[in-house]
Amino acid sequence: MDEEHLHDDLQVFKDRNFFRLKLKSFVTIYLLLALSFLLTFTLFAVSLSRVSAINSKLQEVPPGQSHNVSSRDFLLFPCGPGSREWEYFGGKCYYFSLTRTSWHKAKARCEEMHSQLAVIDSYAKQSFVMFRTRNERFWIGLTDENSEGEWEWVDGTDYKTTFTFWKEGEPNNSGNNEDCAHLWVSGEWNDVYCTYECYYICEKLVPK
Ligand SMILES: *[C@@H]1O[C@H](CO)[C@@H](O)[C@H](O)[C@H]1NC(C)=O
Ligand SMILES: *[C@@H]1O[C@H](CO)[C@@H](O)[C@H](O)[C@H]1NC(C)=O
Ligand SMILES: [Ca+2]
Ligand SMILES: [Ca+2]
Repeated sequence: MDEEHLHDDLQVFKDRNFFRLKLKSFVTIYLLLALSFLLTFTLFAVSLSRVSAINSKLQEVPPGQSHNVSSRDFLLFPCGPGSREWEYFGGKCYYFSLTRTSWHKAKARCEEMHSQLAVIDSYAKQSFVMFRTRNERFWIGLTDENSEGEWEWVDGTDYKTTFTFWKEGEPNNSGNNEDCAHLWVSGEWNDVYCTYECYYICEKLVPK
């Protein structure tokens, strides 16, 4: 009888011990879980603060400057990604006008765009503009209005020692009134009166 009691007591004791051990391992698991939650939360908070810091930095940049010009843009558009109407050739940029005007107004318009009427000083340049103008008439930066027959380039390039591409029989100073030069049929040069209205070619150095 007594022995049986003792056995029962031992059993209860064993069960209790088992329960305690189980509880201990549960606590450990809970602690580990809590720790990993804490870690995850901390990482999340840190990354969130980083993102918001970057975001506020981006917003600090004024809208105009956030469009930063990369060197790739300049490879695609040597004359500047912001001025795609300018065409690159041989270290310079050329603008072929879409409207017609007199020689003096054309000269002024080029100057407004920080450029000058084109100075055609080589056959390479002549070929380039000729291909682009396709028989249309375009003013170039050449005039003899200061002194009849003494042609001058707008940038001071010496006319007498430089390339020319006049059409045969030109310049003829027709009617004693032809003092401005333009590309004529097949790209050859002709002198015409300066108030004649035609397209024009501006030229400038590649922007730095
Ligand atoms: C654009 O990026 C270059 C580096 O690629 C940097 O030197 C320049 O300051 C930036 N300009 C602006 C306006 O952010
Ligand atoms: C002189 O040049 C003009 C164009 O500017 C042309 O129309 C005219 O036929 C030329 N005259 C002669 C005689 O070649
Ligand atoms: Ca003349
Ligand atoms: Ca002529």
